[in-house]
Amino acid sequence: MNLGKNLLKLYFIMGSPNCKRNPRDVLREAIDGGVTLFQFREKGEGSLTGDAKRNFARELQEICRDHHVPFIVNDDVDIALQLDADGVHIGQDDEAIELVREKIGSKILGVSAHNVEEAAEAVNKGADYIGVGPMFPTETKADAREVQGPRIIKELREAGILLPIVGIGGIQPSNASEVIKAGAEGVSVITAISYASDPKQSAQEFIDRMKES
Ligand code: TZP
Ligand code: ICP
Ligand code: MG
Repeated sequence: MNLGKNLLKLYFIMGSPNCKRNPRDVLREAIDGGVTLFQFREKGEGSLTGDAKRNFARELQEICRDHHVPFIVNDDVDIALQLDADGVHIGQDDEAIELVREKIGSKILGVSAHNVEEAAEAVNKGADYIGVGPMFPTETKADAREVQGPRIIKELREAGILLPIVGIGGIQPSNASEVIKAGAEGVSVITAISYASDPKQSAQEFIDRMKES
């Protein structure tokens, strides 16, 4: 799958534990502000499972569909297939990349990578983009690795990795352009949008600030 030029620009990730308000409202407002891609990531304390997870995913997918924002599922390939999602994002500890590619066919496949070796493997095994982080300190992922900074993206580019890249981890409107300047196509963001008192305004701010880079 060839990703559209600006699809990764503002990649919003969210699950119910990331919201202090109704997640459906948060998602609608974020999309109104300019989110270009959405990932359903139902993880951590109090996260939904089973039918509740699937039904919740379906509701968020419908909101995305109404607004023409592609819908990606984190980790859970089964739900992605059951819902006919637009894609899947997997980490290094999830199912093997080639197996997931086989299961999802031409859907979008994103892979988390932390160094040149993992990024090259993702390229060779058919990923459509890579998520690289953490860019900055974050409290959202309990088992996040050591902060790498936007420099790692520059290193991946210098090593010849040409696949689209999104930075992730601690990204705010104020530091998003550093990630773009390092060579990423976009930023992935959880709490800077999901916890914002005004998610629409936060998303707009991201878009505005990234125009400068
Ligand atoms: N992977 C690396 S950092 C992170 C994930 C899922 C969390 C990003 O959340 P936030 O709130 O944007 O720092
Ligand atoms: N990157 C992206 C885009 N999503 C994730 N869930 C992740 C890294 C860990
Ligand atoms: Mg994972």
